[in-house]
Amino acid sequence: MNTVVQSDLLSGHEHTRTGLSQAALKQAFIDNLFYLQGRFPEVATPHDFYMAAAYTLRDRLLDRWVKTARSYKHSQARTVCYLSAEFLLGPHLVNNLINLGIMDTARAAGEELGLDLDAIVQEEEEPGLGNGGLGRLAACYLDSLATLEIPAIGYGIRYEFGIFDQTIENGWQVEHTDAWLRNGNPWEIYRPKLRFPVKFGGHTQQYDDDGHLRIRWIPDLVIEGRAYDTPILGYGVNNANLLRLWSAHATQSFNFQSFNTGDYYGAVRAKVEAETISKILYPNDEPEAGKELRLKQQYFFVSCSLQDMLRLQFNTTGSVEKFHEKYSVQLNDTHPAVAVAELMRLLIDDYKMTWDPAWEITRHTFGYTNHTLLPEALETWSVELFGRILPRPLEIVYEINRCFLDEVRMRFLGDESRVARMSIIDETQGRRVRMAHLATVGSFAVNGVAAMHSELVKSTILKDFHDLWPEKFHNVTNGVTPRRFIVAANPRLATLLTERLGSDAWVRDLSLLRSLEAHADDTGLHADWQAVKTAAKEDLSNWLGKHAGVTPDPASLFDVQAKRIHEYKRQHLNVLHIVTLYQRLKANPHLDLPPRTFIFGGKAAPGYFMAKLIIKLINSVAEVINRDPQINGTLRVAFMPDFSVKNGQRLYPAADLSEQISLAGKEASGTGNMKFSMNGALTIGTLDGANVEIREEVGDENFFLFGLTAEQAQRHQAQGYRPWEFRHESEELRSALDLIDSGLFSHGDKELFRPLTNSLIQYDPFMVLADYEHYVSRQSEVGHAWRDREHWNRMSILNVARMGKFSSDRSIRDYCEQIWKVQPAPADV
Ligand code: GPW
Repeated sequence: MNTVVQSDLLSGHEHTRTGLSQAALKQAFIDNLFYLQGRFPEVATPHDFYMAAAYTLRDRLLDRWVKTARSYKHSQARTVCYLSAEFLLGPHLVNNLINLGIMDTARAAGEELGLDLDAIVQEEEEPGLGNGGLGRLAACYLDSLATLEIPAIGYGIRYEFGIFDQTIENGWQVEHTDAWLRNGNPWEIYRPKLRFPVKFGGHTQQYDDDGHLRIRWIPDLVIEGRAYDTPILGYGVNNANLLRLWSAHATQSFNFQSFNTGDYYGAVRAKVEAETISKILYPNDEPEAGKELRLKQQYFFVSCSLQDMLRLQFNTTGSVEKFHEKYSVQLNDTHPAVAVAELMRLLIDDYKMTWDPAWEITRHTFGYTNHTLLPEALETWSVELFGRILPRPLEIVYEINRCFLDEVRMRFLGDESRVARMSIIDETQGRRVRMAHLATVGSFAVNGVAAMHSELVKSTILKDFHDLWPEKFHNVTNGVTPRRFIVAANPRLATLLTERLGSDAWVRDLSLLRSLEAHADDTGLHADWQAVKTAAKEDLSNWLGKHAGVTPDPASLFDVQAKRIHEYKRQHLNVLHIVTLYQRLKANPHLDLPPRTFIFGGKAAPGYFMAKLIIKLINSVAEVINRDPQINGTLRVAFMPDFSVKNGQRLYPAADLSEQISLAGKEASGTGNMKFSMNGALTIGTLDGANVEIREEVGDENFFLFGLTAEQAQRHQAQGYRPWEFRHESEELRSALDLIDSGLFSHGDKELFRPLTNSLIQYDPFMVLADYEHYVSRQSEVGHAWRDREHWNRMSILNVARMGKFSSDRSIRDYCEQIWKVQPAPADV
């Protein structure tokens, strides 16, 4: 008997004891269907079955969670709190089945009832509480924290409406509200006792507190945060951690006041205003500055979270003096950076501490992760707005800044220009609070998200801070969880890997995939490998046929770019390549090109005109090329609508080629690059973000590199970049741009895409034209490589074999060792 089967039998025995046996699951499922949904199997809808399955799993998660909480309490473990405005979790059911290790048992239980588990899994509407990379990273990190048995809490906002649903109408993106809570959320538990007041507006006044001069904040609005908890289970362990999301409500007292004065309408208005705070996720990948509601959201969830931690610390130890020994609080970009001021405020105003000890605690509590260098994405708030909404935190920001700038003056005598550059308050363009400076000053550690990005953080946006505190700066390269992005997304690949490696231990230790290297030339493996890939391509093709109106040939090369639509990510460079191939084929119908399907997926921020125009361009080019009989299927273009975690799971396994083509120096890390590569896609990419490290790991010969380096791009820009010269010099580039301007793709409308082509020719901020030629020539090499399928499969196998580094388990270990200094605390059963 092989070890896999043996371990299955062993865990089956275990399952009888913990209510996870097939019989127990089946009975629990029927009970839940009856008692919670009020349904018999005969009349139940697919959604009823999903809800019953979800409740069946939730009960089992709760059991682990209670035991975990008890273990953490006993071990007095240090706890990581991950503060993030976004958590892009993806569907829970499939992940919990995997992490509980009961996929096969549940499937068998379902079969006994005549139910198809996969169909039930598909019923789940995912919680889209994030925009893209940053939110999904937070979700991967929660999975890894639980899997590594690290005591951790994720803190965020329970948005009533998450990221919009996208449809494509007439080639344009159309946004639809995401009413994900419409049918209830079986994974969350409302905690009616956990509620905290959060103040807004008003003014401050001094008062005498038994001889101590203190400040009182008299707000003109108090909102209540209410906690909703979702258990987050580790893989193959007993630990279950907690994601605590805050929902905003009007306070009782506020309503009573209005009622007492007979202002019924006023009371209702106040309630609506309060609840607006957690109503909707801002749909921008990189933040849109200056929105009052956004600042309120940030302060709201940060204040609730810190009050929650302080309460726990005070209740268990009778004081908050050792807060920083108990908690390590990570700021996921600057969205929660107001936490630095808020912790000071709570310690001083509520816990009556004096400034210096409060600052000692604060600056030993926070770590700050930077996720972007793009100047337009660095958050600042006008002092006017900040002070109007948060008058007391602003006073504290000023005081933090005053002390900090004294320190700078002491270190760099007479260097007032440095003082101005480093100040938390930017005085150069109206007075603005620089959140990255606040986060850096208030944290003991600052990190970037890929090696190259972390270097650029030190040498560019935070250079002055690196001069002052070099030891504060770290790198933690991003990672993604193999549970979601291999086991759940690509079960066929997972089964093949387990078979080949003789065990499923790779799911917890991705570096074990390295042993596949020895089989890279094994023809048996090649056949299985290609069969797995083809099956995934067939699935995707069928799905696209139903949802995108294109049914690509699974034998063609699937060339995929899936990510938020953004000029710096350069989806339009990809389009220029497609148009170029189209022109080559039109000019020479006998040109021998391997059939390729170009697949795009991604949402554009609703207010980002150029990104929406890029979506329209992709769909317009698709419409013409897909229908051109002369092309005869050699080229196909498909736009996958509504790219999400769920749809990503359909895409990653089916990709042959992964497009990671941002201008070097612009993509902090990227994580899609890792998800594709883990599923056997080869990468065509620039030396940007984590691409650099992916290429290092898989080997230059297994990666299609092109484009300017960050340094070259920087130098070009400094010397005055003239994109029109590239247009002049390249015949093919000129004719591709001209073809778009000719109206061929827009039913004769020559103006439609002009904003895009003009911007490229005149400004081209992301140097699309400079990189075009090298990109197109590398793409030809991709085409050649694809013809030698054996060699291609070998490269694909080596990509997967060498992905160990990009498991989020490795990232979390790095955070634990370098930054958080926390140890595992296994939960007892
Ligand atoms: F602007 N990222 C994101 F830095 O998805 F805050 N949303 C954001 O708001 C920001 C960054 C912010 C992404 C980065 O663009 C991507 O390169 C990175 O892989 C990802 O965050 C996770 O680190």
